[in-house]
Parts: sequence; C-alpha cells; structure tokens
Amino acid sequence: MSQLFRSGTVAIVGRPNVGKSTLLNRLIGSKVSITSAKAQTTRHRIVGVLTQEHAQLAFLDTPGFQTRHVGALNQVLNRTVRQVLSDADAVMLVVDAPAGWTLADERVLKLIPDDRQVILVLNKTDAAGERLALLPLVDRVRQLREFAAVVPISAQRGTQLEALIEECVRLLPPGPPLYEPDAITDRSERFLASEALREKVFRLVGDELPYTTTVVIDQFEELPHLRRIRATILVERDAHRPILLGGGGERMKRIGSEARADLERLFGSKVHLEVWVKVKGGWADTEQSLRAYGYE
Ligand SMILES: Nc1nc2c(ncn2[C@@H]2O[C@H](COP(=O)(O)OP(=O)(O)OP(=O)(O)O)[C@@H](O)[C@H]2O)c(=O)[nH]1
Ligand SMILES: [Mg+2]
Repeated sequence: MSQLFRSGTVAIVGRPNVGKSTLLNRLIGSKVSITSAKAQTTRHRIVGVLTQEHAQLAFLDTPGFQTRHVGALNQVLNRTVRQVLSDADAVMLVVDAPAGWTLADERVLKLIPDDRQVILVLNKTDAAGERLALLPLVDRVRQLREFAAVVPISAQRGTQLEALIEECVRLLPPGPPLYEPDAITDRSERFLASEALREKVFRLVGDELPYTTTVVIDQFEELPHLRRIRATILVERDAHRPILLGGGGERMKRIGSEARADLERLFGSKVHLEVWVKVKGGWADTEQSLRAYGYE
C-alpha cells in the first residue's frame, strides 16, 4: 500500500532556556543550533531538516521569547518568533516541565495564532526524576487552549522523540519535500562557523561578558578537505577583551579549539580557525546596525 508523503514546517517556540535548540539538534541528529545554560542563546530562525520514508519535517528553531528586557536586539528576536509562528504549518510549544507553567510561558502561548495546531512539549523530564507531577501542569495549560498532543520528553537524553516526531508528521499537509533528502539545514557553513564560536563564548565566559557579544566571519575559504576561517569576536568595551582572552590567552585558545572541533564534526572536513577580538560598542543598539550584522 502506498502511503501519502507529508511535508511542512514545525515551529519550535518557548520562553528562553527551555531546551528548544537542544531539541532541534536531537530531532535531526546534527548540531546546527547552538545551546547554552544562558537565556537568549539563539538569535536567528534556524531550520533543521529531517527526511523520513514518508515525510519531510522542517523544524524551525526560534529565539526564546521574552519581554523582561527591552532593546533593539530583543525586539528583533521577538519579531523573528512572531514571523516563524505565522509561517509554520504546526507548532511545538516547549515548556521546562520541572519549572512548571509561568507567566512567560503564557505570553508565548498567546502569540500562537488560533488556527494553528499545537503540540505541548514537556521537556527536561529527566531533571526532576520521580517527583515530577505532570498532570497538574497539563490540566492547567489545557484550560488555556486545545492541543493536538501533549508529549513529555527529555531533549538531552533523547527520550520520547520518536513519539514526538510521529505527532508532528500527523499535523503536516500532504506534499512533496521542500528540501533535498540529505539536507540538514538551510544555513551556510559560514553562518554555522560564526554560531559555533558564539556558543563557546556563551559557554566558557561567565556572566562578566554581556550577552551582546557577536561574531563576524572575515574570511571563509572552502577547499576540498579543509575550511580556512578567519573570525572576529566583537565585544562592547575595552574591559571585555581581557575577560575573553583569559590569563595568558588560555580562555581564547579554548574557545577556538572547541569551536574548531565542533565544526570539523559538522562539516566532515579539517578546519583551520583564526580568531581575533575587537572592541565595537553599540553594535546591538539600533536596528540598522543589527541588520549590518546579519539580524533580519
Ligand atoms: N536536564 C535537562 N536539561 C536540558 C534538556 N534540554 C535542554 N537542557 C539544558 O537547558 C539549557 C538550555 O538549552 P537550550 O537548548 O540552549 O535552550 P533554548 O530554549 O534553545 O534557549 P534560548 O535559545 O536561549 O531560548 C542547556 O543548559 C541545556 O543543556 C533536558 O531534556 N534535560
Ligand atoms: Mg535556543
């Protein structure tokens, strides 16, 4: 019996830090979206593609939606969330289950258009162990809107992801694939390189460095078995430079070598990575300069 091929987009939305990007990477089996314990790690819409025998799913990772901080960067990030929601065929609303339902989750829920099918994803079920009471949480959220499914998962451990994928496929319209069968993302290697570096800065530098650090790729050369990359990390103030470098440049070395290791895995080639640090205050202050640094 021939089965209908289904294809479409599934938005992954939620407040910051609930595990959206960890989930995306797990679903497609490649690390295309960066993750960290800090809120607001993701800054762009990132597509991760999963092609199966009877379906192709394009998952759309989004920045964590939040209204606590204001500023040009946050406005751009929140706008990205709204745009993705208006484009997607279906939506996964990701919640940090041990943390429970919060006002911030409710704000995200309210952004989802009424006519969209939504799966409630209860993440981090590994974190609370036996004590985790999911039913009261589900009851509460179900009073606010109807869900196509409710799926408890652990993105980190990869628990219940098959069931989640099945629920997503059911919500997709019949149609031909949108991406090549072997595609994993719509993002260029150049973009992925800048993100890998930003992840290491987020992970290896503490809260001394404001989260408005960004990365610019100055040169990206693609050779048959080698990528030659030169990048600059932009920080806001002179005082941030030594924080990034660390004693004897140790921290900077680690940032570079960990990013390189990730990229070699992702690209399947050798990577030569040269990283510079530059002070450039105010790059995130206006929408105009944000656009110049790749924020749509
Ligand atoms: N225990 C546990 N931790 C998780 C799980 N999924 C993600 N995390 C952790 O939660 C933190 C945030 O993960 P991210 O995937 O970056 O979260 P995000 O929702 O994409 O965050 P933003 O992009 O900042 O909105 C990281 O420290 C992850 O390791 C999970 O299933 N269990
Ligand atoms: Mg993220």
